Amino acid sequence: MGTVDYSLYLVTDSTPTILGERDLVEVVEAALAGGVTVVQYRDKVSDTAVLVSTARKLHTVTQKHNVPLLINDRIDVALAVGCEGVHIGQDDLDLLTARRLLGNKAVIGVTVSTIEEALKACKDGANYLGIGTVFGTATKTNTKHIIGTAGTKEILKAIATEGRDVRTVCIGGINSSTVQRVLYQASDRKKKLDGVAIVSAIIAANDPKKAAEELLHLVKTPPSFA
Ligand code: TZP
Ligand code: MG
Repeated sequence: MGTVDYSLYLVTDSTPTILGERDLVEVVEAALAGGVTVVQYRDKVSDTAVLVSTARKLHTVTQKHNVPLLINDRIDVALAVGCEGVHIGQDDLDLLTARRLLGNKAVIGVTVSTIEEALKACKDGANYLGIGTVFGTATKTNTKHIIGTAGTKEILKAIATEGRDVRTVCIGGINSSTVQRVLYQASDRKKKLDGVAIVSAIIAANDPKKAAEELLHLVKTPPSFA
């Protein structure tokens, strides 16, 4: 698939409070038409058969847009579907094992909220880090750490100091009102964020295509206060 563009990273949520009565694949297709650059299928409730069949449908649409599909937590589902990779948290199967199972071409991302977690993930060969939680969010209430833009910046600084080559996105409470400030305040002089990961500001939007277009524009435009 070549180099991954992390600018606007969509994380899915199929719970009725966020997705409503809509069809997840249709919402993701609209978001792709609006310009999202990575899709992570995150579903903590469906059984394995539903996960595999939904992931297959999502992969068909992401492939049309030449965008990588990553599966949250479930290496087995990623293997079954043959998609581009996975996103794992600190309590999931460890990165080295995931790499052994998926191979060197797979994209593997890890959630980190401390400098130690970030440096370990880099050492173990993560392709990218999902840094957060930046701001508290109703989408994920069991977050271990709310680290703010200051905590995000500390992590980026530590990665730069160690000279690690890893891509980075941050996650948690990011929407069109916060995105430019997050990118500006969190980025370290030597290590900038590569993008933002977003759930509700796209999935719960009335018009997911328009929401993605607007967010991508904001990510790509230097803010007036910079
Ligand atoms: N991990 C940390 S916060 C979060 C995840 C999956 C949810 C972010 O959701 P939203 O709606 O973009 O704030
Ligand atoms: Mg997980």
